[in-house]
Amino acid sequence: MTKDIRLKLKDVSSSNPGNLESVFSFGNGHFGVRATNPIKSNAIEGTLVNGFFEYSPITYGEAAAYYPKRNETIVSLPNLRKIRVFDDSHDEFTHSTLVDMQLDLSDGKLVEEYELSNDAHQTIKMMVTSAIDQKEVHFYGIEYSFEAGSYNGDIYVAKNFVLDEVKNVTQDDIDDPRKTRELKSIKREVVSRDDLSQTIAISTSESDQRIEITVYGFDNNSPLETKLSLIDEPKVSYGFVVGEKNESFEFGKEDFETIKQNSASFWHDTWENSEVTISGNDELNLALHYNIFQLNQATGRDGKTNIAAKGLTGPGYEGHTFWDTEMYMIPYFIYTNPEIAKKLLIYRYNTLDFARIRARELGVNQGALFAWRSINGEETSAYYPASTAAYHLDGDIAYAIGNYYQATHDTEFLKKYGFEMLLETARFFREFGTWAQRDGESVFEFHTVTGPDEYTAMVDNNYFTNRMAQNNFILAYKLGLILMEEDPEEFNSLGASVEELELFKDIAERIYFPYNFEYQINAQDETFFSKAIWPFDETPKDKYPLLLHYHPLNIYRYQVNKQADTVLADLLFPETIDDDQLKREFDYYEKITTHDSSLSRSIFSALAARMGNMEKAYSYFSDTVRMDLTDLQGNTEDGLHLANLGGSWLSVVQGFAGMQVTSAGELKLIPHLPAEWDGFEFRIVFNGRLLNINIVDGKSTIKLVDGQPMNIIVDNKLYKLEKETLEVLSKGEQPWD
Ligand code: IFM
Repeated sequence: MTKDIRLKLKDVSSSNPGNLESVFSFGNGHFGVRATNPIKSNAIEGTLVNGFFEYSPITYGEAAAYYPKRNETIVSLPNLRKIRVFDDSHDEFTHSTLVDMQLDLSDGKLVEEYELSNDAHQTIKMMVTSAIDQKEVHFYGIEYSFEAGSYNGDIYVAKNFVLDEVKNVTQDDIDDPRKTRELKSIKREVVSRDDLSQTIAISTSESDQRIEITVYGFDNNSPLETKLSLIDEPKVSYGFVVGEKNESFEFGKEDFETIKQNSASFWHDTWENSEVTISGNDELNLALHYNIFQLNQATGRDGKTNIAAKGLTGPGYEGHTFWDTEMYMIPYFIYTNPEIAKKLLIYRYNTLDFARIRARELGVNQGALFAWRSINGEETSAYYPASTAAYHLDGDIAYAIGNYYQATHDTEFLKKYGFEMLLETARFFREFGTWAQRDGESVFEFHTVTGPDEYTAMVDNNYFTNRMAQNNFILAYKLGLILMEEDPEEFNSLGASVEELELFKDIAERIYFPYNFEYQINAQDETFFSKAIWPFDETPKDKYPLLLHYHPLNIYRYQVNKQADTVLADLLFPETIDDDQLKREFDYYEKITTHDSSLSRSIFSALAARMGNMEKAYSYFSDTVRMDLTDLQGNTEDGLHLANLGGSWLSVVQGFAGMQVTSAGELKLIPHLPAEWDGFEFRIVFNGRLLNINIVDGKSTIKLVDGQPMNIIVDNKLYKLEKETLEVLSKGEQPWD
């Protein structure tokens, strides 16, 4: 990052505290800390550890065979930021007003200022500086310093865990499936305590997990309870270690300076490979940096954990991982930090056994079906029409594996993890699908499925699902041939054969795609156009999102989209559609899309940019990139919308820069600059090279920062990119008519 970028919101004192807690939260892939007010508790408190969850039974009014039997819910852990402050008569400063909050995105430091007061209206100032360790990912540090206000006597501080204060607004309070669930089987206990440290343990009885958290004074000047004079540098600072067993950490060594340095050096390295800058609009530039910052903070880096829909910023969606990871977030990592992308795919690999079992439970005798929503890989959704039926997830994972391989040529990954997943997902689709006759030809179809759009369920031949399955078959075929060549033993050990690969290829060529001849566009599914269009004119604004106001069956019988569906397939497979049809398709589906899902706008933005419709691209982008900063979806307090954070990067790189990898494996750019910007610049890694791409009006400049020369296609012309900078003059914006 060339200069410091800080997130500082206007009017923090009057902002919804729940939103601020999410927006300014910290995370390092292992655990997250919401930016709660240290003095008074707000809407949702707590600390979240990636992968730390509890089971609870799912109670069905009417159950059926193989419905999932248990929920998985991420556990909200006690607040690390809480501090109690007293005056010299032991009256507590219980009132606190947030004055300022600034998050430095270049080094990951959060600085806050509060005015505290007691019941006698005496005030003091409290400054809080905190950072989470990005290297030793079990550590977090916080420093409180005080200044006299109308009160200038001695103060007493107490830094103890409050074990019974975890609060969440849950699904039981409100009919909102996006919230979390109340957990009654969590045990919280104090393990040890002395003047300088306190250790607590939180354990789950059903999932049998245990986390210990220790708070310790960084130096002898910071006992857990101490007296401070407001005149001589009144400051206390504490470290926290959050892990399965604290004894294994040498937490005494991890002082605040080390934590801050580890954070700063992580961010320095991260921005080095993934810098993306918008010139000419500081607000959107900051929002984009913020989104990338939060995406990195949320991501599990160990192959055992993943990215929850809300990351580690809040307990919404119970901490579950969805298709969001593969379709919206992994692309950023594939092209900036492929090692992390690999770890996220390995997480899926580690859940393959659950996926095999799930496939059998659904009566599919071969292959694997990954869980639609889960923490450990076990399907936990109680509402199958909008979950298990979204079989496209298998194809989404395959798509991500294909992209990862294309961008890295990591054959070791293919051998150990990638091909097995491709094979198992392709086998699933093969066994799940069915041959049918249409116009005298044999075609391969998929019945009773739900596509990405959750306002349409259990349909035949969802276009998106069929495309993803087709791509899955092609990848299994192509990468299977590579593996057979590279490591025949591994290939054979999976029971694969050339005949099986040939069958995948044959099926891929004969998959049926529904088409609407009247509008000349791809049909979302077989019966989509026989339904009436949702009565948008009669739907008041306060009835959105529809899911909170209408029974699903009411929604399902209309043409109405929650989110991008067919058009997402158009974005992912640009070679399958021509410009005229793309425009017709975009126009049709846009009119019936509510964007009630946060996963929608970024796709419409990216596609509009590809089409050269810059007005729309820009408008969707400005909503997308600021979604959580403006609380566009109205539920940022439950946690940030992680898929959309990744989506905003996609909008820039795959939308405005038009980056794609061709089927021949070449990197291609078709840049479109919004009129509102002077230019934009980003970095990507691709097959061992680091590229810096700068787009200004009429010119793209591509620099090979590191790595061997390569070919690149810009505006449909092939160039050789050598060590020096390549400058390409653009042929101008395409007219939008
Ligand atoms: O995975 C998404 C889904 O597409 C729309 N509802 C929310 C889920 C979690 O983000």
